[in-house]
Amino acid sequence: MNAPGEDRPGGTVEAGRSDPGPSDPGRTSSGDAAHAVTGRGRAWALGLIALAVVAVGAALLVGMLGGDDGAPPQVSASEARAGERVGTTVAVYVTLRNTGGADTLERASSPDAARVLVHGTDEVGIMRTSPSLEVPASTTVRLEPGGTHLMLEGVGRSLAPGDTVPVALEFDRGETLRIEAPVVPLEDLLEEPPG
Ligand SMILES: [Cu+2]
Repeated sequence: MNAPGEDRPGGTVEAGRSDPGPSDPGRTSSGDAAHAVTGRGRAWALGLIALAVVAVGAALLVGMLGGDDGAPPQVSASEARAGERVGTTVAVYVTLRNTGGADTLERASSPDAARVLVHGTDEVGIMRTSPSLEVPASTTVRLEPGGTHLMLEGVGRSLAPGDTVPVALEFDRGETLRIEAPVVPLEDLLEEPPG
């Protein structure tokens, strides 16, 4: 008991001695700290430069791979079809083939609907409105049942198989595409669309 008791004060004293020890070269230690900070600063700067180089390289690569060098978009529509009316909504599906530069479907409208929205469908089947639909350069975007579709809301006209629904697709860069989507029964919708 005594021995550890002595040891403890001894230890405290040693700690007390060691305190002024570092405080003496405290200037040098603070100088070291300053060096450490500048060292970290350099590391940060180097890291940022490296990130910038990587980002520029990636941007260049994406630009080359995407082929989106300002080429005019060439979007055509095929396989247009509409589901039967559910309440006052009608889903429209279409395949958008872009053989040119990137474009974005910004707006859609139909004389049969109060408004036309771009809907995505998540894995649980919940539909969510998207403000627009990107149609990247040299790609085909398929709007299909269970996936992205055009949602016509406020459809007043009763639509049956055999009817067609006109929809205008307004793109950011390209021309407005006008499609005529034939109304098809649900069971036919889920099959492969006709070419
Ligand atoms: Cu929908």
